[in-house]
Amino acid sequence: MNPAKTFRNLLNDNRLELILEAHNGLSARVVEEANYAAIWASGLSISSSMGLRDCNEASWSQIINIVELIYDAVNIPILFDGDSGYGNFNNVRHIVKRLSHYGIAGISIEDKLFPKMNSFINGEHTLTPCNEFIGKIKAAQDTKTNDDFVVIARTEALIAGMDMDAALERAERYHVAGADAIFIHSKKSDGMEIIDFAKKWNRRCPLIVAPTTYTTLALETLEQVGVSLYICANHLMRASLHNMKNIAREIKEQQSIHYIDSQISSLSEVFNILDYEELKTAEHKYGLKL
Ligand code: SPV
Ligand code: MG
Repeated sequence: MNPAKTFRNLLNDNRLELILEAHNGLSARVVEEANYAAIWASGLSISSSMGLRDCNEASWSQIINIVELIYDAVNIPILFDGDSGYGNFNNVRHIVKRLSHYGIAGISIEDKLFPKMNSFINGEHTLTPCNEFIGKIKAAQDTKTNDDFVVIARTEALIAGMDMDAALERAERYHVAGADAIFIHSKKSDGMEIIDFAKKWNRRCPLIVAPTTYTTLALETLEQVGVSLYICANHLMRASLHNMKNIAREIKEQQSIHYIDSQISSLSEVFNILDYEELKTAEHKYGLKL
């Protein structure tokens, strides 16, 4: 089955699926090895790992270059974080063309202005006019070259401080315009506005959340109100930052690599996850010495 079809089925099967971000080929292998059904190609995590801020400092083609490496590294579907589309409907068309050619399962676009700012940075988050965003959804749907490629409309209405009715109205208009799913984002720590939104949305189409701030809300609770996809959006990037900082500090303090050796992956783990064994088999098949 093509990855987009697998992902479309996963979104529409009335069960909640938890997926995890990847930000390079290695983290993508980690996600696949841990048996996740799909990967979130996170704008925040990819740009952070490039040493850039999540406000479109990286160009879309730089991000897609990384996503192509992720795609080549795994066999599970990849959902691309398309931010606000890197411009207008025309930029969205170029991006979707490349993504769907490449076999990416779908794109999420959000209704913020370009350049966007990460939703958890305090300050103003200005939304793009509704009609303009609807044009981006339609452009994405008309451009995709694989019918199963999903176009997800993410509303940042609650992030921007708008009320529930405004968020629901935007979601409804995006759904009518042809979005395959709605991604509702919140920066509150209890998740209650997400529950409220989901109940009022009433399963009109699949709902997606990235519960970065409301970590205690149970998956069952979200599933009961109709959430289909639970995206752990930045956790491997944050795990590696945390561990890299600790290890860098310890090596400097100890002036030795001896003490940290047991705290980091062995070289065999590196070789295993990148399947060096496969190379030996291929060597037998193709690398015959004359
Ligand atoms: C991302 O992972 O880049 C997201 C989700 O857009 S969040 O950063 O939680 O807004
Ligand atoms: Mg993002």
